[in-house]
Amino acid sequence: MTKLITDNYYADALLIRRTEDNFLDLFNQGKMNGTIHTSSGQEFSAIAFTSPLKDEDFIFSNHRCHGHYLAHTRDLNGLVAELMGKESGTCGGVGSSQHLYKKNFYSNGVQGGIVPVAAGMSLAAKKNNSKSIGLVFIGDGTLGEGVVYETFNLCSLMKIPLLIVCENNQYAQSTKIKDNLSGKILDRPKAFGIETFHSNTWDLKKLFSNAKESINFVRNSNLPAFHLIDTYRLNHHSKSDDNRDPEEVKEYVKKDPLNLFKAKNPKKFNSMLKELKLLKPYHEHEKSCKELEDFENQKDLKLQSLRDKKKVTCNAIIDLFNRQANIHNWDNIDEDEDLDIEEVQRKLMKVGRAELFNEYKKTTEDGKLLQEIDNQASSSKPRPALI
Ligand SMILES: Cc1ncc(C[n+]2csc(CCOP(=O)(O)OP(=O)(O)O)c2C)c(N)n1
Ligand SMILES: [Mg+2]
Repeated sequence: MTKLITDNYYADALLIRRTEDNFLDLFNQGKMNGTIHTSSGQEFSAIAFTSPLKDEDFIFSNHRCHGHYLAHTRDLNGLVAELMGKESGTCGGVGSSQHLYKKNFYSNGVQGGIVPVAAGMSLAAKKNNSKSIGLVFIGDGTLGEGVVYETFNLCSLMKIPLLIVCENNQYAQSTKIKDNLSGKILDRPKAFGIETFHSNTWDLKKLFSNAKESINFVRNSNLPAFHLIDTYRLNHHSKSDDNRDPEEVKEYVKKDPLNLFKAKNPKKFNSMLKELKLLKPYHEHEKSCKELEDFENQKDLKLQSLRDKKKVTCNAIIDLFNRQANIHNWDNIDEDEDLDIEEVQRKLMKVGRAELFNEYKKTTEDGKLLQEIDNQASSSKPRPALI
């Protein structure tokens, strides 16, 4: 029998957690563009649901989407660059933390807003006889959005193959679930006749097998399902907003599966940690920024020296032609103006001054090349962090 929870899953969870830690550090250094909501503590939910998906399936996520994105796309560079507001980010640096897109992954920060969109896409896939299913992650607090129930209704009525995964971390920002949610969560989808599943992020074996089960249910039945995941976020809601009892947080830190794995396999954990090259994309961006800055500084000097050279050559050409008194309309030769190069060549060759022509040609071409490099550099320039 194959091992259900492999070390790779722990390595993936570690990648997500360390990435989130780095994001908090970068945020504190003022290097992030916009806000962030970290998924530390909830990583295994992201891994359990993304690993059984097929290429043609699609995922919608919410404001707390980094873990879902990394688990599904493995695009660390695109994520880091996106959150730092760089053009090389997965959305060109304009979507930032909450609005990620890559291939069949979409996230949006409007609570609940993604649920009907995901249902619409799943319905479209079904109508097109595509084999793909949709999966949408929501939080427990999002069960307060009316649009979620309109979508339950339509999903059930129209038999839409969408898996709604509700990550119940017991808080909606600063409001505890007992203060904002009546009854039992699973009774809500059940009331619409939707199949339900229930797991948590501490019993990993059950989580991974149940995730497969609910995904297979949606795929094989072509019907919707609702999967409730009990979990806990180990960081603040966002960056520094945590009003929870520190003792409560400590309890969940203790039972966190990644921390337990670390305690049980310290050597393995450390070698996994060494394998992570988390800040590489960040350093690459910093380096390319520096290279561009150097280029920009040198470029102005180089352009000026080319202009000076070209001026000298142009003056020599004017002098020559004036002396020969046969080219009056070149009196006002301008070093910035492009002359008809063939005409210059013809006339200079005629008077036996090929070297002047070569000089003229070289300064013109060098200038154009430099300008081109400059244009390319500015279009691929990493966007500096906006805050
Ligand atoms: C329509 C809407 N209202 C309010 C917010 C602000 N907001 C962002 S996250 C959040 C709490 C979400 O709680 P939950 O769904 O439990 O997700 P969690 O943050 O716990 O992962 C709120 C109120 C929002 N993004 N969208
Ligand atoms: Mg919540």
